Amino acid sequence: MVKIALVGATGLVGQTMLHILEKRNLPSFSLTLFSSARSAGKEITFKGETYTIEELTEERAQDGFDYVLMSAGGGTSLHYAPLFEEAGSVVIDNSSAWRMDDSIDLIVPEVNKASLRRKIIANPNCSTIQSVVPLKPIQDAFGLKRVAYTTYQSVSGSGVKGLEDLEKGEKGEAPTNYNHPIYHNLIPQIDDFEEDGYTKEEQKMINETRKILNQADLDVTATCVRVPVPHSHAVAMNITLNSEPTVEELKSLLSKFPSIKVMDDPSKEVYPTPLEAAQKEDVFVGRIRKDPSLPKTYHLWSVSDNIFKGAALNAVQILESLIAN
Ligand code: 2RA
Repeated sequence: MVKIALVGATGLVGQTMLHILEKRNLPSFSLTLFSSARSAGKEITFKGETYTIEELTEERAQDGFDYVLMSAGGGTSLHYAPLFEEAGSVVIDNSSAWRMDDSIDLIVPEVNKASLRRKIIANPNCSTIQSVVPLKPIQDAFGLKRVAYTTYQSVSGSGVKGLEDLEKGEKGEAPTNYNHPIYHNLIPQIDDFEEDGYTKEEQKMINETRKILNQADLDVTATCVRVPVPHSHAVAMNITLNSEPTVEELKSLLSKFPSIKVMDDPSKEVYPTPLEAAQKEDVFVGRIRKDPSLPKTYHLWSVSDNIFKGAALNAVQILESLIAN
């Protein structure tokens, strides 16, 4: 029987991983749940059985799990992922700690395959995942030259604290997670600023897009914005290709790609919204149209649940693809 450990079992992503593991048809597995000392001892029901959450220790990391799903932040991951790896486990890590390490695979199963040079696999940033899924078939069919992202990212991207700040705003209370109110507002900053004026979230989108699509010369730029929406991120993409397909060709190509649902009928005001995408597995794409201001350039609008495909589901799909192979 496959031995699976989940580190970060009480967090928003960890809880969603459990929900997804319960629903999908993985071969039979044993499950061990880890968290920080603070949550250790709590009980969780999974598939009708009660599991007690344990504190993760260096000793327990040596216990020879086959697969470890980690969603416990960069610090925990930097310390424990190599210990699991040494003990022969394959780690699928949701933090940003390993993503840009050249020896580490950064994987979206529909888009690229793990080489397993190292037994640590990085799960990409949420807004990047839902962007590269539609970009991949377009890159393969028509060649990509430039991508300009503007994101509209929900507060659940900041975890429970982001959701709490939105609720506090509704009650007229001051925020404690964000430095500005998010209720009735937009915040054009996600994560800290770098010296060049970009935020770390914007840099993640730029660097991770190039790595996942394996195209170092792709021109990418991004502006990332936090919006007062609980679940699902939206990304407006302006993309320049190497050739000039019709909009119908693009729609037909995208609708055939795994995990994409095209919702695009301006005559009936059909396009994806965060509310409709919440708790769904797909990446929804709409507003596909030509940008007449530049040759070979198009607009696309991608919406997906950032905790599902943007985090927990993508990690479980990586696990499924490893087990299947
Ligand atoms: C956010 N991308 O939305 C982050 C979560 N990983 O804040």
